[in-house]
Amino acid sequence: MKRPQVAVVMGSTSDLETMKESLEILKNFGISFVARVFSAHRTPKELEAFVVGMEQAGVRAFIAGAGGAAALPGVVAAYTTRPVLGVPIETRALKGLDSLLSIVQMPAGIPVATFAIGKAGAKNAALFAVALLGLEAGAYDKKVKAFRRKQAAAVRRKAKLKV
Ligand code: RP5
Repeated sequence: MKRPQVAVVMGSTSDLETMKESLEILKNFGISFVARVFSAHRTPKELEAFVVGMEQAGVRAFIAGAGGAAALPGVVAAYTTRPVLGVPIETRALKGLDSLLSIVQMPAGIPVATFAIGKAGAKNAALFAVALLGLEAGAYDKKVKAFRRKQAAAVRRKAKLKV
């Protein structure tokens, strides 16, 4: 297997429906990744081993999705100095506002970049990871620019605008 560039971790298999959006983007951009389910509360020891192992394996960024009392992204960030991109999962009880506030309110010194609630956040976290990789390899930056051009063209087509 190619060395993973990004590690994706989620707190439960129930998060996969949302986190699939991240995996799809990474796949489309040709990024090698590992995706796993570990819970900050239910399987903390395995989570620590995974994060430490992934950093040693050379991953450039972590994407972490969790819902409710969403400690996962913060705990990932506690075990690595690589950038951690947090995705708040939409919850039934509080629509993901609980997840968002849990992930965004990190104590000073341990940062987690927090994205939008749900699928938009999962997509954008992956696009952000590609942009980070683009700082090291121009090929990824070109791919992001091409993606933006295509997206703009689709929006114009939809709105039937002539620019
Ligand atoms: C969190 O609790 C997970 O990230 C998930 O979003 C939420 C509910 O998990 P399950 O009860 O569906 O396993 O830790």
